[in-house]
Amino acid sequence: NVPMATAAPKVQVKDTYRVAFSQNASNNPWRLAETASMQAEAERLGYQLTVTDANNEQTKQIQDIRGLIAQRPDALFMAPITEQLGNVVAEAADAGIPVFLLDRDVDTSVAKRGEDYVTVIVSDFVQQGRRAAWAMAKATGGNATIIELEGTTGSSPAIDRKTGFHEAIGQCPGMRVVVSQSADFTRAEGQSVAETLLQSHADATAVYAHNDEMALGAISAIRAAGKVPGQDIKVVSIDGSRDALTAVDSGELFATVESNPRFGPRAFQALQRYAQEGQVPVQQILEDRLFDSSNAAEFIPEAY
Ligand code: GYE
Repeated sequence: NVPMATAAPKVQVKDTYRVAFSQNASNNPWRLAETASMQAEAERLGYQLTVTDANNEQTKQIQDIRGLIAQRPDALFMAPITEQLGNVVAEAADAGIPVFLLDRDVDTSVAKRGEDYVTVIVSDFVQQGRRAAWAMAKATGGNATIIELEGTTGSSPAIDRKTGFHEAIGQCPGMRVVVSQSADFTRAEGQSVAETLLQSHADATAVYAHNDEMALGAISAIRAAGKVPGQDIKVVSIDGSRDALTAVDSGELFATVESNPRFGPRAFQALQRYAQEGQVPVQQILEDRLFDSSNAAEFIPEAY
């Protein structure tokens, strides 16, 4: 049972709102889909939305958020780069601005849920990591020498997707992670880090990537190393982007656990509900699907 947020700054009931969204980057299709979802829903509702892009730089995101606080929006939506942005979340609350966290969380010992921020809307990243491990067990028959490509260091999805995966493979004696390195959730780094790690760990038989973009980079690196992705090396990731579903359909990617970027409707519903009822649950967990060879093709048309 999730407690209710009651102590955060309130939102008045109004016909229209002036809101802001601090996006952390625009360097992958997932981010673009999330921003587009926020913009589409704001437009549908007739709300005025300002979006900033932190370019995946923490100092830039802190500046962006301070700039948005100064504009005194009715609500501030934020996708924090790392968990360390709790202080600036608290700054917004101190300025009387209700904060809604989207897609990533912050350190709750610095910023209190339901007080410094109204709510956090996220996937269950630990569970995503476990599900990726189960898919990997299925792909490899439970025998795998795994390279792990981690997401942005200090981000809540990178932390939790690692935890869940390691917890699950801890129960599979034939599966072990031989090396883990961050590739910052990007395709280019996924490719270059995988190139290096495939050389230093020539016995690797699998890649677990914390998101699709890094997996797609790894698939290019596997090919460049003269190996066949999906056969010599099994790859599993998380998100469910169009390119990843296409790679699942062609057999290069074994599976991708969904992490849905379309936050717009839920974000604005949370705002409206909070305005009307004065409280909402302090956390909302999204339901994620699993995309594998059985269903990937079917979801390509609606993917981002
Ligand atoms: O998996 C990744 C993005 O925070 C859940 O961040 C999000 C993750 C998503 O850059 O592709």
